[in-house]
Amino acid sequence: MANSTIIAIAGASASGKSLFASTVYQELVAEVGGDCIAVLAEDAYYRKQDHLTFEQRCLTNYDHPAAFEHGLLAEHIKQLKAGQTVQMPQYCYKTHTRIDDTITINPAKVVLVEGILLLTDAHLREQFDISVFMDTPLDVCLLRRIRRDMEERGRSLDSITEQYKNYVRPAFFDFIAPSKQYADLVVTRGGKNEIAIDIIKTKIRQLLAQ
Ligand code: UZR
Ligand code: MG
Repeated sequence: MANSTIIAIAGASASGKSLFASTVYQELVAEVGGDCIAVLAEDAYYRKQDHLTFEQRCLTNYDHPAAFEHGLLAEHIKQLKAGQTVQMPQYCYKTHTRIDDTITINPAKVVLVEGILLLTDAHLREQFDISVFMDTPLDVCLLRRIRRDMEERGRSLDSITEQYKNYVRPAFFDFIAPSKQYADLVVTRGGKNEIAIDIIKTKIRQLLAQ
């Protein structure tokens, strides 16, 4: 499957990237089939930290580009474009490292990639054909993040507050917000913006019809 189109979806933590990508995927896959569309998550490419103790892992800055194995993500995107199947790692937010299992991702005509720092990396940007930036207000992201991290990622309010002040908020202004300049499309109001979902779905249908 040559000539895949790679669509990046970037933006602040808890801005609705995963929801936007999974909504586009779910609504289209029923129509076009799983061979046509695939999703990769940048979060899956957080570095393996088995060599560190749990306490040491808690000190990692997960909002800095160095926390990700972006080289492996770029390699996997290239392999998908070349028609090869890849093994996407799986990351556990509770233990702060990868689990042993991987997810098999087959090459597809359209590949969605979603993650906070995708547009900050020049090598990754070279791989993207269309870039979307989720421009959700930061206070809305924070409210979502508190609820999500307590419900799904095993965090206390104190740890969320400390991480937010020390890492998440500074990284937004240092890395994420400046990367908006590389987006082709800026989506307001989050992952439930139906018009934006529809625009991307229409573009994907058009690509698949070519
Ligand atoms: P999204 N993150 C963790 O909290 N723990 C980890 O082990 C790995 C990542 C957080 C990370 C970032 N930051 O803001 C967020 N912190 O996951 C990115 N602190 O994921 O885009 O789904 O919010
Ligand atoms: Mg997410």
